[in-house]
Amino acid sequence: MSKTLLIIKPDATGRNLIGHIISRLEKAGFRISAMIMTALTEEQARRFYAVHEGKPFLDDLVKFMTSDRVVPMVLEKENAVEDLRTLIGATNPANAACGTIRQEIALDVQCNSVHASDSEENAAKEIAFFFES
Ligand code: 3AN
Repeated sequence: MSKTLLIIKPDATGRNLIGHIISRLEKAGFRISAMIMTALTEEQARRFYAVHEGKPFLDDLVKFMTSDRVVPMVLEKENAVEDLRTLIGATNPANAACGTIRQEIALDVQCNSVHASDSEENAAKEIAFFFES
């Protein structure tokens, strides 16, 4: 079993899609081993997205991620990181494969409904960010 982190983003919590996303995750074989609902502060959002420091979209991304509640959760499954990235689809929903969560519900490249860790190393860091502080 490996672990990864998923965040249900403000565009999805605001459209009452929390249950829908959880149902898709469970149907795909992921087990939820921890979950919270929280509102990120600007400081937390900037720290979480520190890797995007200097990118033109960072300020808007921080505004978006602090605009409503988010639901971070730890998911467990064999090959969890890669399988979850496949299930959520490409960052820009216009490029997301058919049947992926982002293709189904994301609004655009920023309001793309879910975040998922992109490597084992980042999964460990991101899980610690929300669940081991
Ligand atoms: P992913 O979420 O697929 O790992 P990242 O890590 O490149 O994608 O980007 C993190 C978040 O930053 C995205 N989920 C999206 O909300 C936002 N983002 C990425 N690229 C852009 C862009 N070109 N314009 C606006 N927002 C972006």
